[in-house]
Amino acid sequence: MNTDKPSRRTQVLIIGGGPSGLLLSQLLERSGIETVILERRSREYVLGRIRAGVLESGTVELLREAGVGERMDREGLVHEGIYLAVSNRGFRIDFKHHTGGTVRVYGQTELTRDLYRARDAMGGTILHEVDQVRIEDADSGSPRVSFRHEGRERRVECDFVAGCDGFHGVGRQTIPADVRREFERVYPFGWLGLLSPTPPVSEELIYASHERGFALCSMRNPNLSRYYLQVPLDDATENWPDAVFWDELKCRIPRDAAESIVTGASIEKSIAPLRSFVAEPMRWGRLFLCGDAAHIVPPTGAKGLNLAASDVYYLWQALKQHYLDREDEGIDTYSARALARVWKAERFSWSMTRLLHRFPDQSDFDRRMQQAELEYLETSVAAQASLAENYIGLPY
Ligand code: RFL
Ligand code: PHB
Repeated sequence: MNTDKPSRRTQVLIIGGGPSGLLLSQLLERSGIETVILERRSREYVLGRIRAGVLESGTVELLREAGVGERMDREGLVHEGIYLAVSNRGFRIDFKHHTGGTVRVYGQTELTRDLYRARDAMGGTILHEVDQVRIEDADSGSPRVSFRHEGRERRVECDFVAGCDGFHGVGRQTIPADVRREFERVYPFGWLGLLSPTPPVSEELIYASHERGFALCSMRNPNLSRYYLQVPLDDATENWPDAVFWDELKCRIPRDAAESIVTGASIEKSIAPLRSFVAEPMRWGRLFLCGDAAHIVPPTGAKGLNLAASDVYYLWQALKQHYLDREDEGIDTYSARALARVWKAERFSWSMTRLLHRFPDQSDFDRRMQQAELEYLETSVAAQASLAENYIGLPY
C-alpha cells in the first residue's frame, strides 16, 4: 500500500453527508451493505443549515424504516391541511378530507441530527472536511474515489458511488457533458427566511399571495416559527432588520393573523434563490445521483427533501436487489423510476410558485390568470383534491 495514498475498499461510497447521503447509508447498512460517507463540511456546519420543514407521509415511513423515526414521531407536528390566503381572504385545503393523508412538520436540522446519531450508534464511517473529491472510472466495473483528508491524499475503491453531494457537488459534473442533459428555470426572486423563538401564528402553514409579493408562515415546533418573504434576487439580509421584516410580513398575511402574530428577535435570517432544475440521466455506469445533486425545486411545494428521500428509497431497493438477490433490474431502471417522480414534483413546485408569487414582468393578463386560478382553487373540490394529493406526496 502506498503510504501517501492509503487505500481502502467499501461497497457503496457516498459523497455528501446531508440528508440524502446519511439516509442512504443508514438504510444500506441496516441491510448489511457497507458504506463510507465523504462530507466536505464539518458536522456542526451541516447541522447549522436551516432548511426544509415539511415531511410527506412516504418520507415519514421511510425514516421509520431506517430506524430514525422515534423522535420525529414524538416531536413532529402532524398537519392535516394548509391555508391559502389571497390579500385578506383565506381558505383551507384539507388534506385529510381529500386524500386521507397528512404531512409532518419536523425540521431538516433535527432529522439530520437523528441520522448522525443513528450512524454513530452503528459505528458508521463518515469522513468530514474532505477536499478535492474526484470520482474515477465510474463507467467501469471498479470505480474509485480520491480525496484529501486531514492533509493526506486518500483513495477508496468501491462497487458503486452515490452522488448525494447537493447542487454544487462533483457527482453530477462527473457525468460527461455529452451524456448529461440539464433542464432549468431560474426565478426572478428569492425567499428571505427568518427563524424566531416565538409561537407560530397559526396551527397550520399559511401560504399568502399578496400584491407586494408572496409570504409563508411556517414553524419548527410550538415555540419556534419560520417565516418567509418573497424578495428581489439582488436583495440582502442587511436590508431587513427584524422590525422591517415583521412589518412587511404583517402587510402580506390576512389581518387576523397580522394582529395576533407574536414577533421577537430573529435567530437566523437568510436569502435563498428559487430555481427549478433537473439533470438526466440520474445514473452513469456505477455512479448514481440522489437528491439536490440531480434536481432542485423552488421551496413553494415543500418537495426538495422529500424528493431526496424517494430517490434514496429507489436506490436502496436497487442496491439491495443487486447484493441480496443478484439481480440488476433495479439498477438499470433507477434513473427512469426516480425521474418519473421527480418531474411530477417539479411540475407541482413550479405551478405553486407561478400561482403565488408576483413576477416583475407580469402582464395584466398574467395577474388575471393567477386570480382566476386561485378562485378556482377556492371553489373547486377537484382542484383542492389535486393540490392535496400532490402536497402530501405522490406514491413511490
Ligand atoms: P444537501 O442537503 O445539499 O447535502 C449535500 C451535502 O453534500 C456536501 N458536499 C460534498 N461533500 C463532499 N465532497 C463534495 N465535493 C461535496 N459537495 C457538496 C455538502 O456539504 C452537503 O452536506 O443535499 P441533499 O442531501 O440531497 O438534501 C436535499 C435537501 O437539503 C433540500 O432538497 C431541501 O433542503 C430543500 N428544501 C425543502 N425541502 C422540503 O422537502 N421541504 C421543505 O419545506 C423545504 N424547504 C428547502 C426548504 C431548501 C431551502 N434552501 C435554503 C435551499 C427551504 C429552503 C429555504
Ligand atoms: C419551512 O418550514 O421551511 C417550509 C415549509 C413549507 C415550504 C417551504 C419551507 O413550502
